[in-house]
Amino acid sequence: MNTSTAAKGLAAPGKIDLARHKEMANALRALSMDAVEKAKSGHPGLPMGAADVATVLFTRFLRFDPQAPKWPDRDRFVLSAGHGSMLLYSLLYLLGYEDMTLAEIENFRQLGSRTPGHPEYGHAAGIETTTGPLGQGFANAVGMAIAERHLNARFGDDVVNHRTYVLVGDGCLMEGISEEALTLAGHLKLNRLIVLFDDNGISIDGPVTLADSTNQLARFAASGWSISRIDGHDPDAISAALETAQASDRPSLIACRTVIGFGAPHKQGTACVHGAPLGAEEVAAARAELGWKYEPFDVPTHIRDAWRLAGLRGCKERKAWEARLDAVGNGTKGEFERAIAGDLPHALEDNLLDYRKSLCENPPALATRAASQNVLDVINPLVAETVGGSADLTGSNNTRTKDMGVLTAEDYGGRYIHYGVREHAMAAVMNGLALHGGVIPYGGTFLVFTDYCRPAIRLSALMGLRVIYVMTHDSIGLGEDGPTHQPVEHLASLRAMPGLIVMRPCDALETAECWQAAIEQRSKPTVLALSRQKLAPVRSRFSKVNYARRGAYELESGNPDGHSQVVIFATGSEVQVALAAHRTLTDEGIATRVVAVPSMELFAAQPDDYRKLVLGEEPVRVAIEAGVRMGWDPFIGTDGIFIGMSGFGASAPAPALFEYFGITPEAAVEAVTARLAGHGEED
Ligand SMILES: Cc1ncc(C[n+]2csc(CCOP(=O)(O)OP(=O)(O)O)c2C)c(N)n1
Ligand SMILES: [Mg+2]
Repeated sequence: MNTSTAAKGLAAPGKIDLARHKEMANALRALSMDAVEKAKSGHPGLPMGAADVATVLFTRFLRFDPQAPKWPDRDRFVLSAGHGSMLLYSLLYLLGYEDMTLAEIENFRQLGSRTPGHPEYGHAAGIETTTGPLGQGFANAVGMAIAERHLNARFGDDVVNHRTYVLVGDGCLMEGISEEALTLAGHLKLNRLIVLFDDNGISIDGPVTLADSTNQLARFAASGWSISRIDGHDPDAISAALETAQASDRPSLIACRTVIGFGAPHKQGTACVHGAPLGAEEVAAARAELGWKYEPFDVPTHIRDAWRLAGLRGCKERKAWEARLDAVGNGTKGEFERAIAGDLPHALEDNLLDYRKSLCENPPALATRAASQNVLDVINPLVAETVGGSADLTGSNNTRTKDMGVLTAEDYGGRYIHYGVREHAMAAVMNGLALHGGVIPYGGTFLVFTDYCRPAIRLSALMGLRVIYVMTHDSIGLGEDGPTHQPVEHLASLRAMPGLIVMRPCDALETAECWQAAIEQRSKPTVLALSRQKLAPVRSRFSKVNYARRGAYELESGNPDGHSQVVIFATGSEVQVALAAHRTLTDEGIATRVVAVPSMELFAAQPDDYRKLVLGEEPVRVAIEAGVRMGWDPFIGTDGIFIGMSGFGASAPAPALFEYFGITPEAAVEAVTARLAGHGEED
């Protein structure tokens, strides 16, 4: 365990001034209930209940500097119970974060404010992650804590040495993802992770006992956590528990017994304060109960000053850290700053270009999952920031490269995480890794199990994080494992998600292009859909242009003298089907173009004239993809020919399945010739 002064830093010793504490906590309560009242919606219960815990944490333990909110070595605070957003907004305002003005507090939940209903990453400094879907923030915090230990191993105590605190509610702990997150954290002995459980025994439907009787302390203890239970309204107890937790060699859970809506005399302790304004009468009663004599949004100077003072605690620490960073030497400092900025090493572009050239010289027939591993063999030795992993499918996802040590409790310097069978937490942990900064996470499972990751993928997209999902076994082409394992609707459903880039390469060369596009995409997540089965090389002519980055491009140009009759769009393994159909049609004198579509999203972002050119005006329009049709009409029109799936797959060797479901060149040719004949008749 590390006990450097930097880590101890701000655990303020000495007795707590209880009167002062009460005023400061009540400021959080008053701002929160008044903002909810003004917005006529929101959640006063959590901020009022957890105000004492938050006050002790932020005034005595958390290390941060409102003047430098992005200070890389700050402690992270995650409000996993995102409905309690007013707690966080009140804290940021009182501590002096520039983004969080009183006007923003008064504008709670309004369009364009920095204070939306749930905290959103990027809306205001000090908000470390977007929370709201319960349990996600907890798993993000596990990712942040992993990133911290990993970067500590890489850069040393002087540069990276901080803690991650997360406030969870009953809801976060009932969610399945909490189990995945806590067991992983316990296994990795993340002792710089401290979970404050707002243990109020209430959720929306009423007492938690309606639906749950888990002994949460025993549950965490069983997975290797330090545990304690305290009165969450006793500042000394909160402080003592935090001090103990800071010294633990394991992650810590502090169950803080609180009263939801503390201070609202007729409603506290009941579900009705969870998510509705208290109402004018109860707000007045709460003012009397708390001894809060001030008008709405008025925090008297002496209380505001006390908070601002707490906000200044970290400045000296931050400056000391800057001095330490200056002292580590230019090489390390430069590498650290580059990693935190998320910049890729300059050599990567040239190396990937050389690699793509070598693929053209000697085009391999490879499953794109194997091709992906080969690209990673180029990327990983150059980009020390990549942290790979898989949810127990390393050998199938081909995600681990030779140079990657395993990240373990004994060696946080490893760059490969065995996430175990925890897809959901893997995705949310990757969000936490990306949010922390200094690392670039990628992780794998089967494409069909993106369903198990989906809530976290959605947050990657909403936050605009560079997280790369390596999703293999991308169609019925996986064969014998059958319909439970064969994605059918997944490409369509992932493409439906705003902000997510979905890429499905057709061969090794395109896989390299897709990886390059994904890793250079700084503010968007990417799903790489990769084949289990071997794919013949499609392209062998070298070009500096990364065609996959255009999203769609022509592979076969059809009639050189004029209009073609047919255009076929295809992705991934079905590009070969399209090319074979093209050969037959061409032999039959039917001018046909073929367009590879590695990414619909990237194509949609191209200039209009490029898109028009690629889409063309052929009367007969075909798409081939071993998934459902949804999403293809913009390419082929509602009357286009779609060769793909319309139901679930089946268990059989892959070639038999493509035959059975009619995803073959013959089927495509037959459909095209029938359509052409039909056209003829109509004419
Ligand atoms: C995944 C998910 N499911 C449901 C909800 C809706 N929801 C918001 S808060 C909440 C109850 C949370 O209870 P608890 O964490 O105990 O919060 P408290 O009532 O104590 O503030 C629910 C069901 C949600 N935000 N996320
Ligand atoms: Mg609760």
